[in-house]
Amino acid sequence: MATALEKWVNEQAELTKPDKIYWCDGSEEEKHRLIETGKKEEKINGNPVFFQLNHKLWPNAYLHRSHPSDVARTEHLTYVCYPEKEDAGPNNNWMGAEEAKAKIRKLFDGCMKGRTMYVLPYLMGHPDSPYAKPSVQVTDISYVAVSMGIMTRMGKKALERIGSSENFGKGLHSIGDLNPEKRFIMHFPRENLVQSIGSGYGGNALLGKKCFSLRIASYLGLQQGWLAEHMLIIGVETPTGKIHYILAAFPSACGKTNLAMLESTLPGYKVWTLGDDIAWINIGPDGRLYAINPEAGFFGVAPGTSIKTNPNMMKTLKAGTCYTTLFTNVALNLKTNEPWWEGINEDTPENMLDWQGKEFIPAQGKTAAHPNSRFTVSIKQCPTISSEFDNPAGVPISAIIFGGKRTQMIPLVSESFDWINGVFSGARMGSETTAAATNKVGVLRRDPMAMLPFCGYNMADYFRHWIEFGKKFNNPPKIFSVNWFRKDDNEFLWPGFGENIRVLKWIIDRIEEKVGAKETPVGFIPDINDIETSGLDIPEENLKKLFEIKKDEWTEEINDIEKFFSRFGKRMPQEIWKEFEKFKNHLQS
Ligand code: GTP
Ligand code: SPV
Ligand code: MN
Repeated sequence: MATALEKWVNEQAELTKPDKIYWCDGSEEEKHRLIETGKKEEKINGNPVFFQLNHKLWPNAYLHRSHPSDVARTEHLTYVCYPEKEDAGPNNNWMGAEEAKAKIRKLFDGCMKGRTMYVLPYLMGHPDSPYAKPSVQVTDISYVAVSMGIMTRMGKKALERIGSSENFGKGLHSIGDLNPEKRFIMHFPRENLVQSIGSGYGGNALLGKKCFSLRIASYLGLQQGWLAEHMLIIGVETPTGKIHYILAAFPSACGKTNLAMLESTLPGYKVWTLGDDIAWINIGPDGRLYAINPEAGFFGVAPGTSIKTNPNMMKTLKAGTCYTTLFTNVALNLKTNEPWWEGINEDTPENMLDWQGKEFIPAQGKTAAHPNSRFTVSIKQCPTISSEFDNPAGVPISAIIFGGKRTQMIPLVSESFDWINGVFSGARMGSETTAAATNKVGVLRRDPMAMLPFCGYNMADYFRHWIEFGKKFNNPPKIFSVNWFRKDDNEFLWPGFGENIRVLKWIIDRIEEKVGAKETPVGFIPDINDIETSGLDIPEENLKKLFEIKKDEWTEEINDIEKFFSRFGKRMPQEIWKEFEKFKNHLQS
């Protein structure tokens, strides 16, 4: 008798009609074989799927160029499908589940003819973790199979966990003909199912990541009493040797990976890495909050990554003696066969191919690497990986940070008054859009908890869930907001990167009740003398500007927040509106 898994895979094959079906075991040896196939047999836009890079300087590294129209998440083609539109909420594109299936079925029909269907059984989370979830994805491109092998725990353990059960995540993926007109990323949260066609790119195609671990998992969390969040996880060690575990939610391309691997500039402080993108948060047996990172790798932004800004990532990328590393849509230095991107070093090599494989001719506004070019690399190669990374129970959380890219107005750091005020501070978050999605870049938008594109259900219910969740555990973590991106005269006021440890230090001093703070409408903010600035070259005037609250700027912000919250109508929790009223009155008085 075929298991539910085998039955499901067969059904997908009947629909998509591949020439071959290959079950992946997730091994390194297998990745090498798939890369060979990708180099020789499969094509994207007429080009091989993989190019080998200089293995002396970048061990085990390969370059992938995606289709030029397929370089970022496409939010307008991403749907959540429930019978009722209201359940998707104004934060999602909605299509009725039956209509969506009928529409996409036509596109999947025969789409794998002449291709191989790769079957990827994988686990999000450690095999021994009670919070881990097994899934299977089928795909027709080696790039996705190899990437998923790096990003998840793939193979035997996942198959064992699924066994004969019907209870596993199901992901059907095909690159189709890579035509954006025929591209859809459809989520069916009630069936634990994702169907994605027409894109081979990151969050559209590596279904374990945003599709499962956030959109579907957030819905599961609502049903089961936990949270799936767009958050990094770090342990911050203080000079006394104590480690505080902290979560931070920033929107896409707003600094999670960098904070997750921060190289401290303060003696005695050290950051340990647990995750850089996704956290699953549960209430542990002792009644406290615990977080796991369901992923096993980083899918990080290349531009801006350098020895100066993120030395630990540079070490991670060059450590690939046992694991495979992929680069997607970076430039290629033809002389050395090395990957290159803007910000990696000071000079631009002369003889380069751009991210599309064309001769790079520097011109205004043209970059050699795509602004959303990325690397895919195992977390096991990270020199700062926490010894708790594989702890199936996760780590106990002392603080939650919300942040975004705001060039004006939002202070460097502030602390919420209590849990509900913290939920409000997350809910009112705004951030400037980045190249991680195909929308216009640099436009301010509301992005509650950095989850706007990833919450798999009505966000009003999500806020309600956060509020109720906060009543259920002991030692609620303090909630903070940060902003590394405030500018004056078009210059960043704060040096950022490794210097962000100074902000983490203040946060920990607050957790340990070592320092006071000033009450403002936006929360408690530091006395600037409590920010450790020794060894930092920053004028006191700039420090002050980082915390300035200008009434007129905030008037516009308040209006924007009110407009956003109003979109959720009666479903919006009254508690949030109460916080909003307090906030507004406080700012206006
Ligand atoms: P996703 O992978 O899309 O979720 O992005 P992310 O949130 O992990 O962002 P990441 O750390 O990759 O940073 C995105 C961009 O912001 C990179 O170009 C970084 O160099 C830049 N960046 C990160 N931290 C800082 C900072 O403290 N200050 C400044 N000025 N830029 C930063
Ligand atoms: C993001 O956009 O938040 C990412 C990259 O982490 S992707 O996998 O494309 O979602
Ligand atoms: Mn992300």
